[in-house]
Amino acid sequence: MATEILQLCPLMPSLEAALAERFTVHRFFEADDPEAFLDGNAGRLRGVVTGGHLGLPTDLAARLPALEIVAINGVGFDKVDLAEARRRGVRVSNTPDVLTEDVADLAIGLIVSALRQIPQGDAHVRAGRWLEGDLPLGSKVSRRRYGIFGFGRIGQAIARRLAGFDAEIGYASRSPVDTPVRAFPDIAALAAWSDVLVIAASASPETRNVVDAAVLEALGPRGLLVNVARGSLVDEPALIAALEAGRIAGAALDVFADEPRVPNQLLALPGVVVTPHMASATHETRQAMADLVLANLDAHFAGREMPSALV
Ligand code: 8YV
Repeated sequence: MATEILQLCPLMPSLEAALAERFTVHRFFEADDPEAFLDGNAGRLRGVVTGGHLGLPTDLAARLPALEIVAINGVGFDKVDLAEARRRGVRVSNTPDVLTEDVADLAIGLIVSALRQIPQGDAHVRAGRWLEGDLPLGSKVSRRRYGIFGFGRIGQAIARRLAGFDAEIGYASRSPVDTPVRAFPDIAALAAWSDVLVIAASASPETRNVVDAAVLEALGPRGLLVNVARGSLVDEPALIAALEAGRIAGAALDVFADEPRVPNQLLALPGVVVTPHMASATHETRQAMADLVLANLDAHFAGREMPSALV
């Protein structure tokens, strides 16, 4: 009998095909009656495959007595309770490193898009408004001050790319980092120094709403906020209020507090650029993530060490 696993969200077709070759896969997100499905099947489910944005809800985890492994198709593990997994002896894996370049690349894309008004320029031409005149001027990207909050793999990859813009770079991080880059004691001090504040830290109870009204005030009326981490790091109502009042100039966001729902007030603001949580969404990277998800599952069920185990 094939091992049975639970799939919590759609995955790229090649990963779904590879999973189907190895396991009996239950597509939980398509279940007509999730409760009835769990009543009939939960006791046989030994694995969960999920996205970083979704994780494993604690009430669902509690319904899976045979659970051995949670394989996250993503680097973020903020939505999986690792302490509880440890307590239960459930293994957890994620997909670090393979998506670092793409997330850093999208951060740069968001920065350039927002400062140089690329989406607005595209809309201007398409709407036939160029015939009536030019767009208002944008802001420079090169030789500005960029503050990066969270200086792990992704934050450092963003810094390397920004060096090509002859930028001044600073960072703040919860754990010390061995780097010649200028360190700031906290995010408020970093924001006060920065023209652009880039959020690249992992989500945790400590970083929840760390970008609050005071940090936005410190960033200032010419400042841009960029978020490629998680929506939970930004106090979204405070961000909307700051943008509406002109206390910051703009925001470029790939992640949101209640995604895929994005507040209309945010969308109505001219200085805002949004993307749909797509920082790792390239063919190459999603394939590399898929390969790592499979490698972790294969290793676990073969009794070998997993290549990227969190627990
Ligand atoms: C993905 C992510 O959107 O890596 C993460 O933590 O949030 C993203 O890469 C998601 O996990 C895809 O399933």
